[in-house]
Amino acid sequence: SGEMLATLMFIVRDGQILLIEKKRGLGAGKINGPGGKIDPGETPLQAVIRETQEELMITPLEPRKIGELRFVMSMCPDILCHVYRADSFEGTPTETDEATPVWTALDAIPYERMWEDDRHWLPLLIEDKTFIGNFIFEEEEMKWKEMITGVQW
Ligand code: 8OG
Repeated sequence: SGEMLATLMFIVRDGQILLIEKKRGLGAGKINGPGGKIDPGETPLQAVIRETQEELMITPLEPRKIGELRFVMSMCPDILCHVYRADSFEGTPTETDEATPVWTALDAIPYERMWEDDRHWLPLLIEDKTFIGNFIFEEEEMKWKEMITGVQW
């Protein structure tokens, strides 16, 4: 398929979630989790660990897959994004060329600075509930959504 394969990582610890302010690429300026494109020959798990190392200089420990997101967008190829959660990590979150780390209280997530779909599935991730989300965007605006929960990976 012509889908771009991507990943996202959310680390949840001590009532906080480790987000990033993304400095470049798709969604630059937005708040998100670390992640990005899967390279040829890489598994989604390998890719999400590598991206978290590259963007924040930390290694997530025992990441587990929690969701899958499909984005159909007007201005780029469809994206299939594997979403992971981890409860601990090694290293010190550090600003890089790609990202600024932003520790955020779980009850103060800045959805107004995030992609429009995130408010529909990030609460599920925080509750440790699995999900599939399908979204159609025109430019930055979400036009259609479908959420499925209780998925088994
Ligand atoms: O390689 P690059 O960082 O540009 O890849 C895009 C990243 O952005 C990838 O991790 C997937 C992620 N992403 C989208 N759309 C959305 C979205 O609607 N919400 C969130 N949270 N992330 C998204 O491409």
